[in-house]
Amino acid sequence: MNNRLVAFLVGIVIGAAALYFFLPGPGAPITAATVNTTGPAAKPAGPTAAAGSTLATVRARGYLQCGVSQGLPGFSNPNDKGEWSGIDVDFCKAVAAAVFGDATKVKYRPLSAKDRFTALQSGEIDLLSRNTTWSMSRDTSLGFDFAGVIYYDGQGFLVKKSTGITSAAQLDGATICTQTGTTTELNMADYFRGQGMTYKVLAFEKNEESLSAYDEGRCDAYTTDASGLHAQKLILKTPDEHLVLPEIISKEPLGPLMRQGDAQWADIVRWTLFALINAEDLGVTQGNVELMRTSQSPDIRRLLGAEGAYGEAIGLKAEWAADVIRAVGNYGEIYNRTVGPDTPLGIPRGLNALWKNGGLMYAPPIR
Ligand SMILES: N[C@@H](CCC(=O)N[C@@H](CS)C(=O)NCC(=O)O)C(=O)O
Repeated sequence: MNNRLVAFLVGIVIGAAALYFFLPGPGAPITAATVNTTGPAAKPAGPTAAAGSTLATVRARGYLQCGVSQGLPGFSNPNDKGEWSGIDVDFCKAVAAAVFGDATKVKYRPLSAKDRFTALQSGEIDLLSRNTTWSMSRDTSLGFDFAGVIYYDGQGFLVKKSTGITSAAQLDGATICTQTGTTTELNMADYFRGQGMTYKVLAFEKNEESLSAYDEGRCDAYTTDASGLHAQKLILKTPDEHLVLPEIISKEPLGPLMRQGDAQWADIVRWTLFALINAEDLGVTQGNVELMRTSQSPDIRRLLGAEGAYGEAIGLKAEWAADVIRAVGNYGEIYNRTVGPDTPLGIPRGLNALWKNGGLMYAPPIR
C-alpha cells in the first residue's frame, strides 16, 4: 500500500467513528445542538446573547437594566429627585413587574441616540425602551428583535412662527438642526432629495445641543419624531412662538427591542407589551384589576392568570400580567398619563388609539 492509500483508509475510519459518536441515532432526542435554528445566513455582526440567558441574568442580578433616552418629556425624563417617568419608563417598569412582581426593580441607563445600540449589543442593558424606530436594518443586520410598537410616530418639523413658514415645502435652502445616530437624519436626506430641495444640516450628538442651537436661531427648523417636537417645544424659551408644521415625512413605529437570539426573553418583552394593549381592549385597569380577577370572561381570566398556564409558558408566574397592570395600568392609562391630551404634551390618541376606536393598537390574543 502506498502512503496516500493509507492516509485515505485512516480518514475513512476516523470519519465513520466521528459519525457514530456525534450523529443522533434513530429516535435520538432532537436537541438545540442538532437543529440549526438560525438558518443558513448567519448574522454578520450580531449580539452575543446566549439563548435563554437574559431572564436568568436579570433574576440573578435582582433588577432590570433598561436603556432609556437622556431626557425626553413624556417618554423618559428624570425629575429633580432623579425619578424617571414617561411611556418608555413605564414600559421598563412593566417588564420589571412581569419578571419580579415589583416595578421598582429596574435601573435606568440614559443613552444618547448614537450609543443606544452598542449598549444593547454589549449586554450593558437587557432591554432598550427608548423611542427607537423599528426599521429593517436595526431588526436584521444590527442583530436586534423588536417587541412590537408602543407608539406610532412620524417625523415632522418645528419652526419659529416669525419666519412665516407654514409648510415643509417652504424649507428649500434651510438650515436644519437635528440629532446624530437617528432615523431623523436619514429621512431628512430622503425628503429633501425627493422634493428636489437643498438643505444644510446642523447635527449634534446631544439632543439638548441641537435643541438649543435651534432655540438660539442657528437653524431655521428643528426636526425629529412628531412626539419629540411636542415634547421639546415645551423646553424652548418661548414655546408659543414656535409651530409644528403639518407635514409628516416618515413612518416612525417606536418600540422596545432586545438582542436577537434569546427567544424566551423576546417572548417576555413582547407579551408584556401585548398584555398592556389587551388589558385596555378588555377594560382591565389599574383600579379594577383585583375585581376583574373574578370576572367570568375567559379572555380576562387568561390575561390575569386565573385560567390557563400562560405565565408558565414564558418562564413567569401565572399572575405576571396582573402584576404588570397593578404596577402601571393598561396601555391607554399609560398613554394618558404620559403624553395624552391632558398632559403638557397634549397629544391626541390618533394612530395610537385601539383598533376598535380607529387606531392601530392591536395585540394578538392570549390563548
Ligand atoms: N425615533 C428615532 C429618533 C430617536 C431619537 O433619539 N430622538 C431624539 C430627539 S427627540 C431623542 O430622543 N433625544 C433624547 C435623548 O437623546 O435623550 C430613531 O429611533 O432614530
